[in-house]
Amino acid sequence: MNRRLSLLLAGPVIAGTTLVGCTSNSPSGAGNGELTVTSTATECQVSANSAPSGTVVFKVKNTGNEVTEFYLLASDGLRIVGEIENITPQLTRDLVVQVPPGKYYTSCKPGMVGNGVQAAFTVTDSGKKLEATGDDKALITTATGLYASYVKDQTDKLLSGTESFVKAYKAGDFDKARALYAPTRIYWERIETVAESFGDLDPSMDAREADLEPGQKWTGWHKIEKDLWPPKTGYTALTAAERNSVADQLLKDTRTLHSRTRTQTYTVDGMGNGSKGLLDEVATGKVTGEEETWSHTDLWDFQGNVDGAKVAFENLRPILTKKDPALETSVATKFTALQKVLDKHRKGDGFKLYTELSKTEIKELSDAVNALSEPLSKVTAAVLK
Ligand SMILES: [Cu+2]
Repeated sequence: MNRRLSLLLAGPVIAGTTLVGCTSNSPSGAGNGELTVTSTATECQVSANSAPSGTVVFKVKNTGNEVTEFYLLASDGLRIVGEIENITPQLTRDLVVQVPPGKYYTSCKPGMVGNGVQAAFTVTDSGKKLEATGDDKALITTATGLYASYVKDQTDKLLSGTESFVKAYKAGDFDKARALYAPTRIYWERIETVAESFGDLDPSMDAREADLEPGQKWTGWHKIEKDLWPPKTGYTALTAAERNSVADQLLKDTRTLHSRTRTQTYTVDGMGNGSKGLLDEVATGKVTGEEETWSHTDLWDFQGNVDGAKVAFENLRPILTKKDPALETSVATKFTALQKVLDKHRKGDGFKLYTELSKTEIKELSDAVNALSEPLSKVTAAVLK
């Protein structure tokens, strides 16, 4: 789970009235589809509150003194159209998205806390077709089709894995449940950005205790994780009724995710940004050992996020080869290098526990993630060229 999201969603659902004064009153909008966003300690200054449909670039600069992030949300205020995380102070990062005409929200999250600073954003009809033509069109259709199949397959495996996991846990077979925990979650982690794009499911299925908002009910994987790997003191095991309730909810949410992915379609920019998003998940949660506080099975999640990022990249690769072969080579090389570092920590069918890693090993993993992050962040813009 991504902490920012749980915070984003925990607050009141963004209504049209939540217009925090952060959008400039630029009368004309961004004619060329390029906007600047200045995320200060308290504000989210977007250079225009509208842009023409097509490729829109938000150049997000963090002038505050804490890490920030930027979201473009759909009109329901829940679905994420595009996001960019982990923007450290003084850094500028680009979010490139292809957007059809409609109503949206922009949102910055200085310090990654609270509900963020939101404003309405309009995409006007430029008359431009968003769909590519000719050769590109065939490549795009293949790429997005392959990715849809991948997500469906992973969700199938997640659902059957979760069924077995929930069954063991409800029956009180904790050894079996512990054994199934990390290998099942890897399917979730591979498609985590897709699950997050649905908005409501991720907080319910994957919230971490440390990131709960006041009043937020804790459900999902990590609640069960804590019950399976309880702290030595100060923890009361869940009752059978409580176990049943949290397990049933997790299974129900997984079924909802499964059914939504049956018909879900993808775009190349969504895949490019999703690939980068999965790597950001590694950087902010897994390499820090924050995701699996009790089981310490973070490296399974790490591998899952990397797998998902890699598949999206591989599916986009024929397009990238055509548009930016140097970038294609750079990303591929860095994926290989990262996998090599991760492979050092394999143990049995899985991985070492996070607590078994030395500081030097963690640093090495983190450096490999950062090295990949840089070229990977350019993939979306390159495939949309
Ligand atoms: Cu997570």
